[in-house]
Amino acid sequence: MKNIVILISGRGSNMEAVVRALEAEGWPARIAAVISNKPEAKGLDFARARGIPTAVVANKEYGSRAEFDAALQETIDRFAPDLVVLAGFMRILTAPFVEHYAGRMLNIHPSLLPLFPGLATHQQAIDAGEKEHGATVHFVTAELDHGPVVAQARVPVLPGDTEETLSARVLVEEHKLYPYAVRLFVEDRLSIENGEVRILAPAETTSI
Ligand code: NHR
Ligand code: GAR
Repeated sequence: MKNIVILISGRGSNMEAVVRALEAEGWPARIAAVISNKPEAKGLDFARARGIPTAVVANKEYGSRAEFDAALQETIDRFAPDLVVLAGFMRILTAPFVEHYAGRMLNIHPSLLPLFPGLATHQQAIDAGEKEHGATVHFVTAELDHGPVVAQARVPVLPGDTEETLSARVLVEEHKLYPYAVRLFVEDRLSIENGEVRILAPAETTSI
């Protein structure tokens, strides 16, 4: 049974998709906690309603990124996570924090990395005249949005798309992609070799 800690900052719809898939598909995992850096994050309500432990580590109460990350790490580690899942978590994390969770922290980023790291990805894709856009699940490394890629989902960019219409199209795919990727981790099917992710075949089921 793997312990998963999910970090959010807002709506938490990707967190919700992971929780629902875990429950519906009976993964050998539990959501040990949902933690937000924003006390008002909507996603906390969903977690509380499901009886999932929640915590808030409010970044604005800390004087530096190092102090915030230290407090966040202490809170996360109380739940003994095998995996930390960033789901719309909006604070850049310091190198020591990232190193502590090396190989066991995933992020979903709303672009086809390496295109458009950072913020405002949908508008950037529109402005660049991209025909395709999407989302990427990657292991988190110190360099923002540069970690080894686990999986990507693609959508078309359509004429007349706005940030709103395009982000909504991408989000539908995120809600399938993230549960798929987290499940691979839970089933020990991800390995990182020379900075690249390998997806391993499912374990054989033995029959009698
Ligand atoms: N930290 C590291 N070291 N590496 C990554 O790959 C990270 C990370 C922290 C968050 C998620 C992310 C994304 O998917 C993520 C990946 C926030 C910002 C940002 O600029 C950028 C990327 C991501 C999340 N945040 C501002 C900051 O100053 C605050 C913005 C706000 O509060 O709205 O931290 O792209
Ligand atoms: C998602 O689209 C996620 O990919 C993106 O924010 C949204 C969060 O939605 N993440 C980032 O932009 C990270 N910089 P959610 O809170 O409903 O999951």
